[in-house]
Amino acid sequence: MAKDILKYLREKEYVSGEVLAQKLGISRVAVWKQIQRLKDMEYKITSDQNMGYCLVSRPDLLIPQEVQRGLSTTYIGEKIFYFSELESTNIIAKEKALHRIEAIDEGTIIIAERQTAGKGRLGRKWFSPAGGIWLSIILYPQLPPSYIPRVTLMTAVAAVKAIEICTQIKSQIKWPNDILINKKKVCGILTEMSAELDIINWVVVGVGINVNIDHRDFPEGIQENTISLKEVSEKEVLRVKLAQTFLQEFEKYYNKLKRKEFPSILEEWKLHSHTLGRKIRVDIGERIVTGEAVDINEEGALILKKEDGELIKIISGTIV
Ligand code: BT5
Repeated sequence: MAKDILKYLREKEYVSGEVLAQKLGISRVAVWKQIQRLKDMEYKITSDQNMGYCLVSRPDLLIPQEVQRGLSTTYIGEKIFYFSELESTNIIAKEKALHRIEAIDEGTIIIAERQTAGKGRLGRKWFSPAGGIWLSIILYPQLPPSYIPRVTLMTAVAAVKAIEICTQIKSQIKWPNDILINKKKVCGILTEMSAELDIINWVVVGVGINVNIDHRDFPEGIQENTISLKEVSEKEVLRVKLAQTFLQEFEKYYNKLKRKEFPSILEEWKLHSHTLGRKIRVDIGERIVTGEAVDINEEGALILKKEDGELIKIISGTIV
């Protein structure tokens, strides 16, 4: 109901309680109660005894009605599950994808203001206080499991683009899943999936962007290597706008991926690469390999040229 009232409230213009009551088929007292609910959700609404209610400003909260307002995607974000706090959006997304609870459609997203147990790769922790964008997208791509690294790479391109569109800040991608500004991490991507031998059952793409987080609030152990968009732009960044732009870019690139147009996405990835051409050390689980990052191949794998000239292909790993 509060959402319906928003449809009829006007910015910089009063609408009477009576008109709202009529439009919604409820009493004026019920209208007043819903207005109080909106105020609790940080909508600024002024009221005037004679003129009624006027919407002064909307909150920069990632609530579905705000994220979906003006969102130009066709299916990414069509359904949004919103939490002010939860453990991890990836955990909830996986549960939903796994059990197909509530007939979850492709493009459904889980979004939270804060995570109490945000996850990185390989059991690492992801610090997720209020002020960031923490979201997971549920996908059912009809693609072979070997496409998963490509999903992570295309998500990184979408994130870089969205950040640039909304803030004019240029960022770089460190293979495979880090977005950096001034060599510090501003965004991370966690792609999880369930697959059979040759078919993907579901994919959950988790994305965390440090938006309006003060540097001093990052925990000590990671402070040196982290950065937020607010720090760089020296002002608060509108999270709703950034989340919408990211979802739009994501849908665009995901559609390209489904049309098997990964080479063109890879071209864009390379334009923003922080990795190619550098001498790096990569932790591949059982050992660390050293060499020059010479290419990303058509599967999204890193091609490393070892000191002896041998080329090796790394599908998953962490640059250390
Ligand atoms: C990642 O892992 O970068 C994946 C992060 C994905 C987070 C999103 S938020 C929404 C969704 N729900 C989740 O629970 N997760 C996803 P990895 O490459 O393993 O990097 C993890 C490392 O990044 C940590 O060990 C820290 O060193 C560092 N780190 C932790 N929190 C950070 C933050 N907020 N900003 C930058 N670096 C951080």
